[in-house]
Amino acid sequence: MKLIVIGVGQCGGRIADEFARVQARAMEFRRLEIILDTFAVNTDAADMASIRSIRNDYQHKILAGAGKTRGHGVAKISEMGAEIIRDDSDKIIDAMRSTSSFYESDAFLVVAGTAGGTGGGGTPVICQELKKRFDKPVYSMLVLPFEHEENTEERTIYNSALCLKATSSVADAVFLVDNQRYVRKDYSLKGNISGINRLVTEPFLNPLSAGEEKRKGNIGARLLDAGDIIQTLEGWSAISNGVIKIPFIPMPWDYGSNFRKKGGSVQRGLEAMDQALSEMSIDFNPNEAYNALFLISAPHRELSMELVKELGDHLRNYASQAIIRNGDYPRNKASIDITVMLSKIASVPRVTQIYNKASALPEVQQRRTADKKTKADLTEEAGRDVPSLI
Ligand SMILES: Nc1nc2c(ncn2[C@@H]2O[C@H](COP(=O)(O)OP(=O)(O)OP(=O)(O)O)[C@@H](O)[C@H]2O)c(=O)[nH]1
Ligand SMILES: [Mg+2]
Repeated sequence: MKLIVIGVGQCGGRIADEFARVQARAMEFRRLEIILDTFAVNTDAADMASIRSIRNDYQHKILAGAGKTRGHGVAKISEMGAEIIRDDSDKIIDAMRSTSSFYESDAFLVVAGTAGGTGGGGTPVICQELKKRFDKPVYSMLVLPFEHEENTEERTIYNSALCLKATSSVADAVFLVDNQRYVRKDYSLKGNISGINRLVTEPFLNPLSAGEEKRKGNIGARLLDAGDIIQTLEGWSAISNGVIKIPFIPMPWDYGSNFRKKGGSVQRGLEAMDQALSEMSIDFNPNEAYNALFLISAPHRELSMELVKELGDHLRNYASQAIIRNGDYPRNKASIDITVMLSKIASVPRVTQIYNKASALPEVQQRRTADKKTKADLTEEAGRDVPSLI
């Protein structure tokens, strides 16, 4: 499957940059084109300076609203982000369209942090414009804020709610990434944003590659292609992978009867799938996921009908309601890598929480303004007897 990736705002731009590196690896080690082109769109010129792998020209690093913001961003005002991107949408799409591979893709992926003004406001607009102009699926990857940002930055929840609601109403599917979840799992990721970006882009490598392979030895018995992925993706979605090394020194159960030999690879496959399931990019109730897909990437000798069946059963136990698709991708590496996508997820508690908090905001803000006013009045009252200079 071939994607065009568009990052909006700083977070989106950095993740799109990481996707450009995923493509570089696909080319270097597999001679495959899976991400045909990557773009960064921003209202802030400085935000784009740290982008290293996206091509350094105005058609790939696209500055929007320069006349309005003079390249200094929209300071978290997502209504302004949306307006600027809408006003400049012809310019943005024309810049992308002028690159050679724009038309060859199977789908678009628009990435951003929901809390940002440019990314949060601009992403739904770009998704809508792409949907309007091209007959291809438009997917989005939205990064939800760290918990501490909710307390320090008033706009965090409000921008996130607006972005989630608008993007989900226009995009075909939305991959959710909860920044806080990564910190909870591995504290070393606190402040290590590029570590999170690597973790969220990595799972795309194998599912995008599997259907593009030309080498006979790398083509699966059940090939996973763009059609399977497009059929799976709908609504709120999550993706993850798990990797288990295959021992160079065989374990005792790798000897003996064929059944026992396969037992070792089934065990490793289940372990890799458990790892993937426990490291999903967002928390949700798996019984509310209605589409699922898994891809086994492993050496030929590890792949068997039994492994596919056991993994299918395992995923069925996890996501009891889901239609499950699967594929295998023979790879000459000493590891078994299971990618899992869950989609059409009906209930995501973190999104509900953001919507609820945002709905309560006008009330909280009114109370805060009233509080501020009373406090200001009290101070004034205390200074009543101090003589005035002017
Ligand atoms: N995972 C991840 N999150 C990021 C990254 N950069 C920023 N964020 C998160 O994205 C949100 C802020 O969005 P930004 O992308 O900085 O904002 P922007 O879209 O540039 O918008 P403005 O600066 O307001 O114009 C916060 O919740 C950050 O925690 C990143 O590289 N990776
Ligand atoms: Mg910014």
